[in-house]
Amino acid sequence: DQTNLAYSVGVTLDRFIKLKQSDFPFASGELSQLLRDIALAAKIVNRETNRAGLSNIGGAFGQTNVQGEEQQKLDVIANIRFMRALSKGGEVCAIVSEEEDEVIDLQNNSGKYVVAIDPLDGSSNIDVNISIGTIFSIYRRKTPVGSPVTTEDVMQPGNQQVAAGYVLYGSSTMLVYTTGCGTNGFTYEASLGEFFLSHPSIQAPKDGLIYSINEGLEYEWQTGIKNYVRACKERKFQSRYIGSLVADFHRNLLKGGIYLYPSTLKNPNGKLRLLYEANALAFLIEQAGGKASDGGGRILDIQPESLHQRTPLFIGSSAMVEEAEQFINIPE
Ligand code: AHM
Ligand code: MG
Repeated sequence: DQTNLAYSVGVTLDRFIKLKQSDFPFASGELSQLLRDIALAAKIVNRETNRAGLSNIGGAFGQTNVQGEEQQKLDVIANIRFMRALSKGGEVCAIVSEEEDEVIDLQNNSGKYVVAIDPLDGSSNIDVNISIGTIFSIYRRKTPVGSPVTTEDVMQPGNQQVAAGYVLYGSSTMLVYTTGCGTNGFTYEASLGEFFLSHPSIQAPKDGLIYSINEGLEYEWQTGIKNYVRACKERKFQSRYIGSLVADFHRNLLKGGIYLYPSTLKNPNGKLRLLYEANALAFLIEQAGGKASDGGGRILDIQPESLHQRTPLFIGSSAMVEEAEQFINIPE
């Protein structure tokens, strides 16, 4: 099959996107271009991420700008980079970003796509050289091309995504994406400046032995979550929690496991955002054979009501997510 062929000959992301173009529901080439725009911005953010530790010695490093302005925080830089890539490309009409309160209407009515993005997730890990990520969702607009963007275009449930992915800035930098025909992973080769297909057709293990949750919040959990985590411990599962959603998700995707961010006293709807955190990962995990739930049902079927809406998230190996749902739904 094409994917295996691509793998065996060392295929770049660009080539793979081209090979797969016929898989897209609307094979116009614009979605391909949009994915390439995102990949380019990811390379730039990767470069900034690698240099992050040097930013405070900007003078010695020769990086202070002429006005002597302070170096911007990495999440702000990432936002600027992705916004620029998405607005210059011409395929996008509107953007939802974690870094922006309102929808960014690009005033480009000929753009077919709406993008929701968390440009740099894992903010608490940015300053301490621990893996962080970018998460993105792509939707086709609902209103006709040429007309102004409406809320209907922006507030689509996750099951309407035409593509989604993440970039993991880790010990290696990876880009993992789906267009609804499987989940494929690419590793960045910095000296060549290219992403290469390294993880074709990723299959999440049906079951796993890893659970990832912020256990410091245990006293804020509902009984079902406490019982589920206790059941994990009784079976001596491994507890692994980085605190960067992309990194925790990625590990569990490859090794088998579950990531949980339940409702807490402080955040009754959990902490994570539906539009630009949960939906993309839910699409990716389902395309890899896993599951994503808010405890009551499928993440992808939630109709969003507000831009920055939060949702509890239980995501990973299908058997583990199903078991967690059972614990959650036992009446207290
Ligand atoms: P952020 O968007 O402010 O970076 O928050 C999202 C992050 C996720 O990457 C991570 O899984 C989670 O917050 C960790 O939260 P906590 O510190 O409450 O465990
Ligand atoms: Mg975030």
